[in-house]
Amino acid sequence: MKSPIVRCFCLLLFLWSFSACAQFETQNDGSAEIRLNQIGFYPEGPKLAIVANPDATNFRVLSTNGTEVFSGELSEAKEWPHSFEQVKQADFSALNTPGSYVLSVPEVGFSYPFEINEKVHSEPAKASLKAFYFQRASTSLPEEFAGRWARDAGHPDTEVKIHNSAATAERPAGSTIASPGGWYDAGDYGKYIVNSGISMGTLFSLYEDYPKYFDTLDLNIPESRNSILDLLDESLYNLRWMMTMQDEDGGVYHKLTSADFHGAVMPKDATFQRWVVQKGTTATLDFAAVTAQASRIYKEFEDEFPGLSDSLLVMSKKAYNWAKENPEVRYDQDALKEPAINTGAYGDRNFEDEFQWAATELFITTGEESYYRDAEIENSLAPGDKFQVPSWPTVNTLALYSLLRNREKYQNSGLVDIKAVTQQVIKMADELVEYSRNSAYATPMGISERNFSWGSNSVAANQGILLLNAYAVTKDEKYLNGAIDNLDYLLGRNATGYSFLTGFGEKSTRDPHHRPSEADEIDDPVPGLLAGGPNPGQQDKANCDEFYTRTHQHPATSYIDERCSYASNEIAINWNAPFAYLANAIEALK
Ligand code: 9MR
Repeated sequence: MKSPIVRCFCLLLFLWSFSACAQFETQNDGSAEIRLNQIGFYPEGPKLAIVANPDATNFRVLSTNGTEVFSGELSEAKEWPHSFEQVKQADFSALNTPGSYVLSVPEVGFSYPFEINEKVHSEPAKASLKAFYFQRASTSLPEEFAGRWARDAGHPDTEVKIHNSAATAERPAGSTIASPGGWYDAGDYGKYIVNSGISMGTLFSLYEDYPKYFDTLDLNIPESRNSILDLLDESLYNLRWMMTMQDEDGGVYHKLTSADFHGAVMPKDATFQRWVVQKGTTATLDFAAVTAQASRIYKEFEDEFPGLSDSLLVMSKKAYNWAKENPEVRYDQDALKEPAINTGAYGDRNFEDEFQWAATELFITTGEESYYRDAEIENSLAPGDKFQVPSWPTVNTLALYSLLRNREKYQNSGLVDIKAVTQQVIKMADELVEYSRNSAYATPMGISERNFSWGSNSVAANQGILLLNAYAVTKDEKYLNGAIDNLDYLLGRNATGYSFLTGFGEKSTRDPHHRPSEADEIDDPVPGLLAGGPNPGQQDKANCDEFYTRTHQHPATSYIDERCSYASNEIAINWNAPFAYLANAIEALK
């Protein structure tokens, strides 16, 4: 479907040049060889498009009335090893007049339309947070809040069975607990503590880093009219569910799930028995970290939620103590029988990073130094270097972010070596910026071939968060611009040419592996969801063999916008959360 702006462009361009318009038409609303952020750019900020045609030499930017407002030469061609393409860059950063535009490259075609504007990402940023509302379990989504995507309630989760792997004398196998609410993890209907951990930590950090920005952010959710910020209301919906997942001894169930994945039906029709399964160290420590951070956040809202903050802290300490007594309980899905559990495993063998994150959050919330000593952060800093861009199984860098956020408090504490923590984050950020400077796509994404794995788009988003943390402490624009480069990557400046956020961009993800979007009989997918992105693992090949063609064979092009593609086109809360951080933080800063 053509947008009005594309029609308008075409009409004007028709008058201006018949052949140009014919080309515009045949290019199907945007040359596949021109890749740019399809939403747009800030007036004072970098503006880059990639032209995947080494024969092209120059480019022009046209406004809606067809007039040329900018022209320039393309850069030298460079190869991007992840897509095996020779590409050139079109840099139009100097164009800073707000408006609607299209980029034109002779012999190649026209780009998708884009805007130059203050607040240019405000709508996708907001939608990526609203997406969590659409993931709510155990509740209906009325039209007032969900629009076209209104749906009935499913998964009441009031009678969830204790799996034998989680049985205790007090809660024997087959007995039931109530564990309602929370967010569906992804395109499936499971609710998984480990993945909730990093997702909640990321959203809470977004709030703690940019609290003022949320004063006016209205997500139009059922709680929007209460006195709590919408981001904190939405997060509380999942937090309250997490709180039900702690056993009386402090340990936390790894997940709440059916034994097998349900087919593509709406929540109300997905009626398999639900179970809570084995307690484990990773889940328990992620829970401890999130509840510790939440405790200090909701402390500010004691009047609205009396006792909540204290309860969270009690639960956090209890979880942490359980983990200290059970420091290496690995979630072993293969060992689970009667029933066997076949849904997403989120298994993790290394617990040190979760210990560091939980201990640090408990230290920051309570001020008790023993937690910080437990965390042994300094022992892991460069040159030993045990920190990475965060992902669901690797979370200790989240502890560095929380320390940096509180750096003034710890500067002269004699306990935290805040200088070394800062240097660690800057070192990691410098590596990203350095790679990006020489990269054909001018983005940190791709610094390692391993960036292209299951959920690769969350790697791009988490790299962006790391850069924003470096920006927060240095105020050096190169870090902010690097973060914007990765936002550009996610919204279209990538080797697939897709904007990976549903509902945003002329060529954006339309058929995500997401059960409600598949079963709801509404053409458009639920908006604001980030697709997993290119994944050369193609673990879904047997499912979607007919769709993977020669053009999907490189790491950065291994993406198909098909429902069958759970390995490249699913959505997940731990991918949406860093996108939401990146887009909203950039909006807050701009
Ligand atoms: O994001 C997870 C990825 O890192 C793993 O490689 C993959 C296979 O175990 O699982 C991904 O998570 C999925 C989870 O297991 C089940 N719900 C959907 C998640 C996103 O695809």
